[in-house]
Amino acid sequence: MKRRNFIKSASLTGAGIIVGSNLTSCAEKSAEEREVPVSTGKTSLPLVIATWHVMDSTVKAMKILQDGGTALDAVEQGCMVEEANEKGQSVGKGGLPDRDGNVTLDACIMDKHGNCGSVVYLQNITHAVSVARKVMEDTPHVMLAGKGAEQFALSRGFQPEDLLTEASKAAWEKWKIEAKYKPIINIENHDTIGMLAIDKNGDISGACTTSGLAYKMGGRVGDSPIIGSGLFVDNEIGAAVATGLGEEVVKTVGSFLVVELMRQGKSPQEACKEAISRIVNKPNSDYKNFQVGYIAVNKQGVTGSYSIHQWFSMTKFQDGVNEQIQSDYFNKD
Ligand code: SD4
Repeated sequence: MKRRNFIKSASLTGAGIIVGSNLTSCAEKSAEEREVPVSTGKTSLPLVIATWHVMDSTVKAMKILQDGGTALDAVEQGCMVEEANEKGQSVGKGGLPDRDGNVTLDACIMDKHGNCGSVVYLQNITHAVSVARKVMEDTPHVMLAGKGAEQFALSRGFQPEDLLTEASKAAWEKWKIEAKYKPIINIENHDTIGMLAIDKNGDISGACTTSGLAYKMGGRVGDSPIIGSGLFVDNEIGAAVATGLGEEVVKTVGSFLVVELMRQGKSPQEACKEAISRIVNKPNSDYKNFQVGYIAVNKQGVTGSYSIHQWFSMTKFQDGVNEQIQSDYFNKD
């Protein structure tokens, strides 16, 4: 089914979750133009991969890696590029708000030692991923939420900012006219950034940052800050990160599952595919009305990605080539 037809049929079913708002230029291209490999056997290091079309973020991360920086610095700073980009309406500043007009951010980060930090329902701070890193490095905890996370960020010198831009406010006001209890679905259109990197030493780190589902219920938290769901890194095996309808990722502990499948011998591509099949093969799965996508890398530097529906892509920077790679997908109806 073509993208526009799908949107129409999804809206006819009354389904609805918006995950992100900006159609990438890729989404406007024909399927023929978008025929690109889903995975390569290349294994040269360093490398960085990220969900969706985020070339500027991978450039930033690769610069750090090429200068001898760590994978941890690379994923943090790569994600920060998208957090600061006000045009990306599901990450950081400019993220679409919840139903009450509040922009609330979820983010996490994980290093080569298996250390991790996370923030949920963070308000008024653009760089949620950096706050997550501070939680990991400066506290005995893994996760801080809401006011506590914000106060912690302020205590570490982060500057408070109004994250609701004019464009996102206008979109929210338009949404309020109908204000469906369930947010609106747009399955191929996400911007959450999840990033995985391997540095010159072969060490892996990952990060994930999002403003979550647009027009979600106040207090809603998705998969992105949940270690094992939105992100998992095992420096012996590899790493995975998720995007899409977080509730479905949480129910299957998706990123941990992908890494465990790689541990059992599956390639990153096979592991992502299997994790998607756990979602779509559930009895009564409503998968036609939502999107989930995974990207993964193994310790050897082989990458893979897979999603439920068409239009998911991965940005990959390796061997001097920064490219958008279209993901293979389950629903070919
Ligand atoms: C969430 N997984 O909050 C995130 C949304 C997302 O692209 O991935 N958007 O459920």
